[in-house]
Amino acid sequence: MIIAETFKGQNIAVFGLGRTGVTAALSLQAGGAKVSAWDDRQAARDEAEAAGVNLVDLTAADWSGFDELVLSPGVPDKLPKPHWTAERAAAAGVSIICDIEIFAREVAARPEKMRPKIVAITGTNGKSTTTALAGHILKACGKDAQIGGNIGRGVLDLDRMHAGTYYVIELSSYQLERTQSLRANAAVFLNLSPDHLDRHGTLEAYGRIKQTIFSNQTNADAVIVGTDDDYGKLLCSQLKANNGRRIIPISAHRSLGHGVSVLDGQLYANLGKRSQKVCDLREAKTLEGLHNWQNAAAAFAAVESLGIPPKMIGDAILSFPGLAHRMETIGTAGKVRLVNDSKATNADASRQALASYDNIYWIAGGQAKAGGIDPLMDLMPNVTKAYLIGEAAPNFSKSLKKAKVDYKVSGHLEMAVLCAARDALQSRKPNPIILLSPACASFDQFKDFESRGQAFRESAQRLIRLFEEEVNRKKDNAA
Ligand code: UMA
Repeated sequence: MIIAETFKGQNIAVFGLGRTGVTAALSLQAGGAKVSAWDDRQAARDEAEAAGVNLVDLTAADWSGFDELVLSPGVPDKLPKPHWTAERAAAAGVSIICDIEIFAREVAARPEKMRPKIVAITGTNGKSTTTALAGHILKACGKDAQIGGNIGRGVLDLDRMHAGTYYVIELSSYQLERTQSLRANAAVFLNLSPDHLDRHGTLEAYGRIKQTIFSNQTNADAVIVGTDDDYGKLLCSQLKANNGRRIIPISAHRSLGHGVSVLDGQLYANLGKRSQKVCDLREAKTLEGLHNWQNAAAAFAAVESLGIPPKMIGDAILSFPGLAHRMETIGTAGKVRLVNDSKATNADASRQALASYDNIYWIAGGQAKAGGIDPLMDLMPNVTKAYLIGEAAPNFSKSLKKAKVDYKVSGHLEMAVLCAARDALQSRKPNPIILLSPACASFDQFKDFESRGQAFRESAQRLIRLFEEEVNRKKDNAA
């Protein structure tokens, strides 16, 4: 755990006792701050207390005594409706921060030479893969890489910093809007499409928050921008207009005079005087699809900007084991491949998997985002049949009916896997894929996208086992 020493002697309110809040409270307490922590749920308070967190009923507290409020990222302070803690904080003039800001202040408090290196990654889609990949490359190159933030471990839960640590941090808009002091040595902005608009109001506001990933950077730091979407293209030109920044555009669609690009799977770096081929991404089985090639370009640019040799990076990319719940192949039952893309919680994220395969038996649904699956209708030629689950099923049915796509309302994930397997095993076309890529949040039926992915994994593995038993039984009978 990283100990928050810069808050020593301060009076800090911590609200939300999930992954972020508990670690933040323990880190602040260990560093000598006076912590008053609370959560709306009794069970969360009990668990936090058992972990050693100092509980204080914030509904009855005197807020004028607090120096700051550490508010968990999932708790809204403005839209759709400010949480009561945000209202109390505003009334008492208490500023709101999050665990990333605590981390940033700890880094900034160290002498420059003693600071760890920070790679920060944001964007609507692809940030987990890019974060995991950049962390993997650094580890493969012998560095002490710590991976966390919005993915896996909360940032303060990572190991204590030293001058040789590389923190690779995925940042959500929820975290960035409560972070003011972070200086990333390499900051990546992958792309932007509508998401979390209930929290941010408009795409413009959401984009502005994401752009703060570049705040506090100096001219020595790398500004890495995905230019495969209109927002990124414009952002890149605007940043270039600010002379002196070290901007590295990336693309998986076209070659770049300066930047990192992927053409027909070949990763090229055009960063100095000459263009250099880094590796053939078609050999990276866990990085299928154009979107993953863009993620690889981003991870390359970030790590290279920190002085790691391109050849070592290229070799490390090819050994990336992949990310769970992101186009993750669980296995095959005969000719049918089962792919877990539970992390696709919006249409744009599902677009990537739907564009990467054909003959897809598509499991979709859950808690829909604005626009549902309508933006995906151009990819329906790749879908043989859809299986709908969760709250979104009635609306998604309408979209599929209109697009003349065969579908079935399965209700639950397990039923969807069974129905999809029955149909896919009878497919006359080659390489059928059963793809869970919900284009929805999971909260109507699961705790989070990870539990949904795990449920799919278990169903898929059961199916594979049954299929193999059946094959063996037939072999035995024939012998
Ligand atoms: N709570 C209340 N009252 C409320 C709302 C919440 O008391 O009105 C309490 C809950 O009872 C719970 C706690 O707040 O105890 C939950 O806080 P949280 O939702 O911020 O969740 P954490 O466990 O702290 O997890 C957060 C991120 N969650 C969100 O942003 C919603 C995790 O990202 C992140 O991994 C973790 O911090 C560590 O940094 C998850 C996520 O879904 C993966 N992120 C979104 C996304 O990727 O789209 C942004």
